[in-house]
Amino acid sequence: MRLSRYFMPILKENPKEAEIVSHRLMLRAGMIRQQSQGIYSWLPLGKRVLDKVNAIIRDEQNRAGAIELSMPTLQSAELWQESGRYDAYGKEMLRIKDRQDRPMLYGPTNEEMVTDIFRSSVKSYKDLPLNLYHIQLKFRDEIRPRFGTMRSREFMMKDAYSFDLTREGAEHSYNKMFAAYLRTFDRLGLRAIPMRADTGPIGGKLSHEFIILADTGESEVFCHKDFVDFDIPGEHTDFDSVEGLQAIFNKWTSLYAATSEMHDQAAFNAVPEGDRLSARGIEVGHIFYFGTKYSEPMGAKVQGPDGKEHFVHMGSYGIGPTRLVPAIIEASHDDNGIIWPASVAPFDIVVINMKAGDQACDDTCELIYAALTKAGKDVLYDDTDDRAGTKFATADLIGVPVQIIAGPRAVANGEVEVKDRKTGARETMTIEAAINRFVA
Ligand code: 5CA
Repeated sequence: MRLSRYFMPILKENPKEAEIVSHRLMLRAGMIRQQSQGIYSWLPLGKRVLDKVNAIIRDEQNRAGAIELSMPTLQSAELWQESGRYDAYGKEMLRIKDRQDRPMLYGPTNEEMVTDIFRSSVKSYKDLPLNLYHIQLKFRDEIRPRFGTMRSREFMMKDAYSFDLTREGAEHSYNKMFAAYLRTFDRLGLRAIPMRADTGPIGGKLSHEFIILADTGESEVFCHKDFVDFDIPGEHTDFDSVEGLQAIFNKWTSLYAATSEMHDQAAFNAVPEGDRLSARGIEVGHIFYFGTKYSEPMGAKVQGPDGKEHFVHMGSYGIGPTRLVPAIIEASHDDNGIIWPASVAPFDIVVINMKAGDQACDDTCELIYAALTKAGKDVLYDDTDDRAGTKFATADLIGVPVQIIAGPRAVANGEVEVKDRKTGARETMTIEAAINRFVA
């Protein structure tokens, strides 16, 4: 991508409305724009990061056996009357009427709709277990939308829904998502700790929130500090192994970890004082097992091996991609801007032409840009005629992991500089060496 033809509206000044660093940096880097309170456009740079986050989420959902579909944002009130949540949900639900005066709503979550899809076609235990997910916009008329897309009114959610014949089966489905979440957040460069959590309007008894420790987090959390170094389940985790997944769950729930709603001070006091971590955190995922809470009132049942009909046991599993992007920034930035983990960086490499219009600089940059693009890298080429200082500041601000800098003096020697955004380390090398470093 040539920066001269891209759309990346950088802000020079710090926006006054932004209270936390991720919000400030997302606005300054031209990633998002607020359209009305708590409702955001994702501009091209932000959209790239969001897409990469979603690709990792999707990959791990698929690995764990979940199947992707797509459900609409607008739902009919009738479905929610069946479960009893239409009245229970309160003011967070945006209620609307269509031209025939039929009550509709912008979905805050999809338990009812997915249960309706399930009951319309699944009739036998032989079709279980089943886990259906989508990545879709939601709307919750939050009383205090704030911190940019961290807590917005319209936001994106990956929501998965599992169906099993028995409670034991549902626990295995829960453990699959539990392990998939540990892997997902790790691939996003985050350390998320599962904590016992309150179930709120989704309901049920078993629930974990996945929390990232950050000073700007909205939740107060308490946990054993050893979680910070626990091993993440590997790529070859067998998601069909009931014992294997139970062992992962048992290990990751063996030490104290709870959000303030579930906090038990006496139990926390039993943790040796030096091992206690009481901190603030950001909830990036939340998983629930709620048994037959929706399947019973909505009549979602299958025939079991005993020939009788059974209401299915369900769970739901949410991740917030539009919250994850600022959460990653909270965890990874410096005074100059964002430092993206390579897995979600909007571009892999930025090529900085320090003197656009200078033949040797232009030729060198074009050569590098073409070679790296051909090798499958996402490359941003800063071919604008801005001052070098402005270009460096922009590259640092948008956090691309590698900068290849071509200035007239180095280029005259057949050389460029390669800078690592995270460490700041700079290395001078031949043009060929710079290309070869990133072409596997
Ligand atoms: N149906 C269940 C799971 S599919 C559910 O709705 N769970 S939730 O309410 O906990 O939301 C799931 C995830 O969505 C949260 O962990 C959070 O990451 C994200 N999320 C929730 N509300 C917001 C919001 N207002 N802004 C941004 N992300 C949000």
